Amino acid sequence: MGFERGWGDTAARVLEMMHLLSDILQAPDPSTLETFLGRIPMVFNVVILSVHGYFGQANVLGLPDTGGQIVYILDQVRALENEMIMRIKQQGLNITPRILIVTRLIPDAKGTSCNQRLERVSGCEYTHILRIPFKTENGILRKWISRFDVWPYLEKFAEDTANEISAELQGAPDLIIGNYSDGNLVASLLAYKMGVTQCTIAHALEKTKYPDSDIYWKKFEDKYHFSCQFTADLLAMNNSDFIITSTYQEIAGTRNTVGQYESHTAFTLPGLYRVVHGIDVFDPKFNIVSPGADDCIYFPYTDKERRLTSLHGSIEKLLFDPERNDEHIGILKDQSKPIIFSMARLDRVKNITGLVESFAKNPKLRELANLVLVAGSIDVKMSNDREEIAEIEKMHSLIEQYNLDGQIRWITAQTNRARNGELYRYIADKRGIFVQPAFYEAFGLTVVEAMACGLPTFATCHGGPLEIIEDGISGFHIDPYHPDKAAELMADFFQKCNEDPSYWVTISEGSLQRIHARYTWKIYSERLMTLAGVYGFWKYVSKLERRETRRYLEMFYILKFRDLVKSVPLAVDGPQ
Ligand code: UDP
Ligand code: LCN
Repeated sequence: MGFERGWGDTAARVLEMMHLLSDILQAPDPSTLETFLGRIPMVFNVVILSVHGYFGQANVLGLPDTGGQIVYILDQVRALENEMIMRIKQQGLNITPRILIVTRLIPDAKGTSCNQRLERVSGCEYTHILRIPFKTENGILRKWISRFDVWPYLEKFAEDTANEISAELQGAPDLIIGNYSDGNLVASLLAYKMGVTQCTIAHALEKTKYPDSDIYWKKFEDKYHFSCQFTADLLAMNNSDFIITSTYQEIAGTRNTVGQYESHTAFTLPGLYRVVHGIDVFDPKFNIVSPGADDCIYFPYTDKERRLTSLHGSIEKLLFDPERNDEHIGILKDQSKPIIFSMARLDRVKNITGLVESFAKNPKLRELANLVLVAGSIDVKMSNDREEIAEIEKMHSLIEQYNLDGQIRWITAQTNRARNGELYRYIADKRGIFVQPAFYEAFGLTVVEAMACGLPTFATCHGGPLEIIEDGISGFHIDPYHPDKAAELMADFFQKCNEDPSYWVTISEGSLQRIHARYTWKIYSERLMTLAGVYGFWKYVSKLERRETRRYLEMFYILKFRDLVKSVPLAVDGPQ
């Protein structure tokens, strides 16, 4: 009938689209406009940036610095690819979508696939990981470096990325999504250069994670280079067309706490610069789109048909095998007790050592339950991460000081996700709990994973878990700064469950309901695709208005950021 393709795959769909358009022309309202723009096919090629490694599909979790961001992106692309295919088909088009996850290529890949240029993402048909090395005048950097040290490499990395993605996609992408400070900076450079819609995902803004890191930035500088990071964050959040966060508090905080983005509204780096209007947390570019947990892996312990019982032998070995080996230390003398379980990278902020200490100091809790930790390495020689090494030493000294052997099992990082899923459920079978004791947790995927398995969860009240869990209904909040109270709360819970076993079930059911209602990848991908349409359109119509901001950001980048980057030493590869 003379229309372009893309109005729908059936007459009914085309009619619906025509009605939406006619409503917009007659009486435009935001929700109709959002539905209409969400349906117009505009996004076929997506580039997702997650720069610092290790980014791989196997054997990477638990390596230094490598955690939830990888899990998040791998789950995100699977959900996104399905949603894109469905939307393209529903609009009556026959176009193959492409998603490229761009990350750093690490030649010394430590047994991972991080030295391969292109890798297809399993469970996807049209999604690949594209790896591009860090280069300087001295050639390619071969070794892994911490996310705090990547700044001198990023501009060149962005240039190389622009060439590689243009070749790979035969043109520019329709949407660029940045992840974490480094990925968001590269996304800004690319989106600016290519004129593409940019989406920002922080995962964690380090400023709120490290108290007073703005005022005392000089003290942190050698180790963390926060001057570069906070400047990069300001550039990215202002350049971005839209920002998605996992929780509300990530944007604007709570009555008693400052939000991660909110802390960038006004702050001072003494001797460097003062920010008077860093970001407006009520800008409509902010959206809450929470991630989920892969429901093929993290499903309820009650789902008997799907349970991976064949893994129980190896799980029991992991938890109870008395034989000493490199994978664990500590023996659980009384195996009938329920388990207090925690799993995280062994960063200082994760406060695993704090959990050990509070358990150690509470005789009632030690009587009622055993403690099982999956975290990092148990041998300092196996780590090259400065924070992890300090935490490993602290763990050993706590176990000795409080004579914990017999009640604690410390297991090295576990990379088998299917078995990790079954481990949460195995611990639920035994009426245990999951604990997330971090001083600050931006979101907390382990919290969602444990809850999705029906394991009652006690998680920090600082950060995302405050919002994920409704205290006393779908789990409990604990305050890592009041460890004695947290231990008491856990002890009371076990006591109460001993007196009335249905209490455990009530909390477990509360967790499952909460996840189902709020934290799924299906809800996530529907929302993200709709937002991509809305903000893509908005970018197009507001081009002129944003010109001044862009000029300011350009100046800030050239005059400030480039100078700061020069203070970060380049890494040196050791002998091969
Ligand atoms: N994880 C894992 N093995 C480990 C430690 C963590 O598989 O030894 C996974 C965990 O299941 C979760 C992710 O790594 O999916 C950690 O994400 P979270 O958001 O909890 O923390 P992050 O590491 O991003 O700070
Ligand atoms: C980074 C973090 O520190 C976690 O809190 C998040 O859950 C993870 O990224 C995924 O967004």
